[in-house]
Amino acid sequence: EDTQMPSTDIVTLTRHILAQQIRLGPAATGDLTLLLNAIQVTSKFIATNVRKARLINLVGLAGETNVQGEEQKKLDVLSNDIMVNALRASGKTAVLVSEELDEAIVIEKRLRGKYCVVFDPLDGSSNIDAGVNIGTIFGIYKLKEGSEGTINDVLQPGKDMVAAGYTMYGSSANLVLTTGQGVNGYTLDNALGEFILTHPDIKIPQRGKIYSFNEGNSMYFHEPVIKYLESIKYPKNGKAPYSARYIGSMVADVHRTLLYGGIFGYPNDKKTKTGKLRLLYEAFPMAMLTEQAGGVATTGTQRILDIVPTEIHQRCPVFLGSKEDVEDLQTFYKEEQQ
Ligand code: P6P
Repeated sequence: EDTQMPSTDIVTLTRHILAQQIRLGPAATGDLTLLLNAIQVTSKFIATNVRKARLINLVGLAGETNVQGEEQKKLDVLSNDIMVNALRASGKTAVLVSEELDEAIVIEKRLRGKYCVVFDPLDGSSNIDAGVNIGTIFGIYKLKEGSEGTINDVLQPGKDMVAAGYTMYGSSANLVLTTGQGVNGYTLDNALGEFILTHPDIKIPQRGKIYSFNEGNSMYFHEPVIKYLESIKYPKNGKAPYSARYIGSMVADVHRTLLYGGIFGYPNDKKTKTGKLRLLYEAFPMAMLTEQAGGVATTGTQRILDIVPTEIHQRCPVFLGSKEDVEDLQTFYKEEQQ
């Protein structure tokens, strides 16, 4: 496994994906490798725009024109266009679903490939004016057998995703990826313009000490969530209470949860009946990453990756993180069902 890195032997994302493809043998055609390379280029491009945003106040300049006389776009629209163009040009995709687009895109025959990509080009972008970390989230399905590319190819359960990942734009750009063989984290070296393997084989701690919920919604929470939060804020048998950390940007909250452990939750409640987070391009990719890192991802009553979507922008409740913490939460749902 080439994750040992003497200084003259850095492992770039490109090299690491290729190594995974080679390990899969001749069955792997290289198409996923090329698709993932297209995605990493979009992350580098979006990263440069996110960096600039706070400098030239790119954010929120919708409706103005830039030096090229082009209509200036809000950062999330710009990020969406960057991803759609790169994914189409890769020649490896057939159907695209973006948080920014009401309808799915079916790629024209000439450029059509065998993968479907669902993505949120810039999740949490409402936070960018405050300099809070935001991110791109993506999941990849293979076309169904014999399909030319229809909406049904992206209405597959999350467990059928072949890859999932996110890029977090913060003090540096961190890309975290799984192709079903564990989770690896890469940091963008701006000088090289390469994502470098910095977090090989991420494993989420079996139990953490952090809970990450928007407790501003507490008055709407259902009973199991209220009881669970009580149990970690006012623990019995002399245990220390958990620490609260909530950034309000899913990529940042999930990244911290993967590295430090604990539980992230965006429950459904009396106000948001279905929960706020989107199933296809927020919950599914983060659930796949969490499970691949040894954690658990549930709606409270059901494994997220088992859900079969019925429409591309549907929402679902999300609880994910350390196995033991999420299982503690599930006991409160089981009690309710007895
Ligand atoms: P709230 C950001 O707008 C987002 O979609 C996720 O990134 C984040 O986890 C969630 O919404 C935050 O929602 O209601 O707590 O502000």
